[in-house]
Amino acid sequence: MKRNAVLVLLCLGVVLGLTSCGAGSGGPSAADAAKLVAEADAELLALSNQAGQAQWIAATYITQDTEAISASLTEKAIQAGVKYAKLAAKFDGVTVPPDVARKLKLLKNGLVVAAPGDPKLSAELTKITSGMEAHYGRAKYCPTADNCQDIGQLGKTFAESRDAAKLLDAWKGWHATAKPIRADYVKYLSLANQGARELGFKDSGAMWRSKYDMEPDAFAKEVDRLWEQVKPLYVSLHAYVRNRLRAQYGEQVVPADGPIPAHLLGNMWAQSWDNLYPILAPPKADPGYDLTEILKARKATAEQMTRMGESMYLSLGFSPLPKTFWERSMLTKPRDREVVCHASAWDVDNVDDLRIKMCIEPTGEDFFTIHHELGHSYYQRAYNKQPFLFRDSANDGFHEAIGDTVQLSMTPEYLVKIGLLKSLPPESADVGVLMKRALEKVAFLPFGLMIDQWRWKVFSGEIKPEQMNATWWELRKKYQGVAAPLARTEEDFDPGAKYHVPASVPYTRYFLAHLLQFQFHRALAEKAGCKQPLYRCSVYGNKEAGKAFEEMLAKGASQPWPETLRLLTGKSEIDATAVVDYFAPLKKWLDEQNAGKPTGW
Ligand code: X8Z
Ligand code: ZN
Repeated sequence: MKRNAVLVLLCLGVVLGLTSCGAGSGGPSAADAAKLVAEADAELLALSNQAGQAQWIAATYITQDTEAISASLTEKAIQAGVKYAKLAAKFDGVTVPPDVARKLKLLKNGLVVAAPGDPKLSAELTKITSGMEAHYGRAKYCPTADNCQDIGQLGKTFAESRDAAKLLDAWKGWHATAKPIRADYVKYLSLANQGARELGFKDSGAMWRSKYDMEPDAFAKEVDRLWEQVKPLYVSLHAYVRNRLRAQYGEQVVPADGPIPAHLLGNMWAQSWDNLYPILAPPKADPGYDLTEILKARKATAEQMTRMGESMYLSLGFSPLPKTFWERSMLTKPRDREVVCHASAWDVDNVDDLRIKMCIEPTGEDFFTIHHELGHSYYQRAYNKQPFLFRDSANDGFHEAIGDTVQLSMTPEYLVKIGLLKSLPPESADVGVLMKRALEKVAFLPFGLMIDQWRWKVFSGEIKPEQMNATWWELRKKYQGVAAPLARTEEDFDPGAKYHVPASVPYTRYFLAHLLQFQFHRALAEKAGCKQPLYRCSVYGNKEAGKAFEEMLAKGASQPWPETLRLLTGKSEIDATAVVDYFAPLKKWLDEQNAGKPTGW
């Protein structure tokens, strides 16, 4: 095997003009392609596992050393990815079997960060990316020298406090922590773009958009189309929330018809607003329970909450998590070292070394996030029998949508079934239940969209480095209808205060996921024979729905995502009507409340 693989590489050297393969070897053949993808599969798996181990340690024990080791092993994996992307491109136009063609395609556009060929620049790029993530992990706002707050503590302030001055202070303090990485980010942009261009992409943004089984420009249009479908729902929610916040904070603070100040929405980034539910609840339709209070009253531990999450998946017919998951995961924030608390799910050996890294607190929000993370874990496991190159989601939106789909089954009825809630709220509370969900999921939609609208333009150069902060706020206004609560300048780097920017994680995936999850939920509810309105359907305990779900997950990245989508839903297009239909009763209610008042900004 290995010998053959080496031969392939030597022969491909001809194509690359690097070496000679002897007379009469001709152009690259289908057999060469098959050998190349086999070689790539094995080598990239080994390098991914090594990088995964180093990254795990770097994220759960931030030190200069772990950061350096992680950067170095990540660089090795990226360089091999770049090497194979270049080799794969040599087969453009060669007729090969479909699975080989798919693998060549994934090799060509699979990288998120492409390193430039120049070893010095490649090392610099990975050093910067590891450094920015570690900076984010370590960041703290210290109002006084002996009171330093991390994002977990600041997040709690946003969840609980309704004191505008306190919120403003927390907002300002956290956003200031990103200023020092602004220069690094600019350097990162140019190095990452150089790497992407060496692979034939216009820039890194075009490389990110190339991963959706369609032309990058067509994908951008598709995203715009989907946003137009859901925008009216968002605008109704926004107008209602703005009115209620005006009543809460006063007319001086919240305008009647302009954007909402970003520090008042219950979340550091104003991305989800469900923490505001207590002050936004429809007066006559409140279901009257608060998951955070219930979990706190029970003194639920991080492990117990995770096991409850696992039970949900078990009820659908998924297998128990491996013993090592419980031994190796980081479920709580360690007291004695710096870690990256931002929740994530890992598959360190790309087979069954599944782990979650999260700083769990007993809150409803974290309980939901656990289910999100476990969605990743069960996806990772479902596709682990595929060749390594196919061990990924159909597209990145799918990966983010699985756990969220399960969240949609966490209805009041489900909470009663698992004993977290004593009795079922009356049907008259449906609007309240929907409101809570909309504050989480509908509020998120424009945020999920705008981050990469900004990054795509920053990568393409349409946004210049000296306009990075101002354009960030232009887009936040355009899509979300929120505004910075304080004057901003180009000294600031507010995008850097959101994890996925310094960590270089593409974000459109979450926008897609927030549409796909409603489509998946609709399909699963149908399979489970649920005849109620979709928001009351839970597939908890339904093995048939679970089986259909797992079958889709098991496909991994082996085929274009529209085919995988069709497998579960019967449709091969992302369809925003699922989310619009789900929230239709709430939309009606919101529009009644908004009657005669301004909407939009
Ligand atoms: O980053 C996440 C997950 C890990 S993939 C916790 N999410 C986005 C965010 O927090 O910004 C989930 C929803 C959006
Ligand atoms: Zn996720």
